[in-house]
Parts: sequence; structure tokens; C-alpha cells
Amino acid sequence: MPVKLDPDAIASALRELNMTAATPWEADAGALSKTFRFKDFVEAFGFMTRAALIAEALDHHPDWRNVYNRVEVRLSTHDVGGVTSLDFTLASRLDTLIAPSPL
Ligand code: H2B
Repeated sequence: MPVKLDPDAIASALRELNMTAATPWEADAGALSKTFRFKDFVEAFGFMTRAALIAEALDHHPDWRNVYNRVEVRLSTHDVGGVTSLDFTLASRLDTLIAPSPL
């Protein structure tokens, strides 16, 4: 079971995460969150499909809401009632799905 991070640990991991993120994640004591925006619903749902495979592989799953071209993501570790390294791992993996891929 991963350990629940305290606010200082969350803040420093968040700085590191956001160094490579096209758009920043936000954090509170309870969760990491970001709204991903796409061209249309198909792009948004494609992202969710890829994200679902990553979540399954990690056995760590997002709380999320999709409205047309927008996917609102909240990451927390339900088992400990807070944010753990698993949430940061999933966050950075989700970012790789929208990063421009090299040729
Ligand atoms: N996802 C998230 N976000 N938090 C959890 O605590 C969690 C999970 N627990 N996915 C996993 C599944 C657990 O319920 C199973 C039994 O491994």
C-alpha cells in the first residue's frame, strides 16, 4: 500500500510533474486535478480509451468526467484517502498521451 503524501511532499512532487506538462496539474490535500481539452468528442474519448489501458496496467484508476471535448480528471488513492506516488505516476503517464510525439 503506498503512503499518503503530506502537503509539502505533494507540493514538491507537483513542481516536478509540471516541469514537463504542457498544461499544469493542480493539487489540494485530497487530489491532483487537471482538465484536458481536445478538438472534439472523438479526440477526448480516444484519450480516455488510452488512459483506461494505462489505468488498468497500473491498477490505479482516475475519477473523471467527460463533457464533449473536455475531460476533467481527479487523481487520488481511495485506499488511503489522499494523494500518493501512484497518483503522480498516473498523472505523468496521462501527460505522455497528449505530448507531441517525436518523428
Ligand atoms: N484506483 C485509485 N485511484 N485508488 C485506489 O485506491 C485504487 C484504484 N485501488 N484502483 C485499487 C484499484 C484497488 O481497489 C484494487 C482492489 O487493487
